[in-house]
Amino acid sequence: MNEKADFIPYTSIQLTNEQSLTQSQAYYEYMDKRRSLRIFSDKPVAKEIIENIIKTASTAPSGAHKQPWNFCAVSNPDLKRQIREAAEKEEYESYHGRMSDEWLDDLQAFGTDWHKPFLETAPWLIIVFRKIYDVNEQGEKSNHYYVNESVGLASGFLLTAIHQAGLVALTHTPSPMNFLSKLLERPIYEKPFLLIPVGYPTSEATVPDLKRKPLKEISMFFE
Ligand code: IYR
Repeated sequence: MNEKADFIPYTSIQLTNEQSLTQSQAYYEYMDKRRSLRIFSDKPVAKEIIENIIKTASTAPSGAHKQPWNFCAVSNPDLKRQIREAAEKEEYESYHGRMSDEWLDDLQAFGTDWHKPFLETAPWLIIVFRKIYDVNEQGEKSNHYYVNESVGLASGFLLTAIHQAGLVALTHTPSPMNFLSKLLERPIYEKPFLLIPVGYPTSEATVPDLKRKPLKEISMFFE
């Protein structure tokens, strides 16, 4: 039986209504500048920055506070090359038969194809694994709950931390992703969730001119 946690006072961040309004507006404008990038510079990023970003991701809430995630950060050039080769192999198959015509049509706007040079150019690849259960040092299994929700939340926190550090990322999902389990020697209870190159854009990097849905299309208020 686990014991009840000690409860400690919560020290909230005290803001006036006015500060709250100003800060929420400023944060929205800041986050609205985040974009997925596919063209990366090879400019290095210090390991300490990646460590801080991962620590921020791990502040996300999770089912029964199990923190069912593992973030593998790869800067090793040889490993990045192997990941690129394996990803491109899968992506080639996806673009040549596995993806439906509608799907390929939906991707036209982004100009994507099976080539993934950013997997070698970006200084870091962060591979997010979801842990469907855990095994302690004695080999005892423990359950995890709401794993997809928890790891999705942590990945969102990761992306905001990357943006806040002045870096860019791509939420890449080569499919299937089991080659990542093999290359990173992960146990069977860890499943690849996202492959996220992180770094700086090149000075000539462009992004598609996309519009976000307005508030009235993405929300409903019941007052
Ligand atoms: N995984 C492929 C295809 C792809 C799928 C979706 I949905 C995207 O939003 C973008 C790409 C690729 O990375 O090219």
